[in-house]
Amino acid sequence: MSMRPATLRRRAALAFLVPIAIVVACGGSGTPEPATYPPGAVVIESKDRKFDADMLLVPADTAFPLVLVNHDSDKHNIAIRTKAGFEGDIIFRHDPVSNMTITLDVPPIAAGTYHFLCEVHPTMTGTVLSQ
Ligand SMILES: [Cu+2]
Repeated sequence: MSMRPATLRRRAALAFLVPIAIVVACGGSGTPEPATYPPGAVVIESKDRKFDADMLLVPADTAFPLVLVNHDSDKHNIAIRTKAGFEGDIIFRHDPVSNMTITLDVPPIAAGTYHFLCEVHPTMTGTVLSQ
């Protein structure tokens, strides 16, 4: 007779704890960023088929690491061109990636204004200011 209430209490306690454990486990998700980026890195993130920046400020005539943090299972890439959309010359591009952080080595870009887009989702666009 005395064991039965104790068992019930234990179950009730577990039922109460499980949702808390789930909340704690989910608290840090959505930010799969590495602890550090390479020096001089230009970082852009993609989530829900949107970039988190519409302008990239890059150093003129200097190679730099471009870090793409793609939170989506959708594939994204970054193509830098002399004109908007698929127009003009390709300055830089890489193959699309999904759900990962990738560091890309971008060769020196002459000073000027350029355009970037995701070739998979051409509405994901922005400006590159090389100065
Ligand atoms: Cu995309």
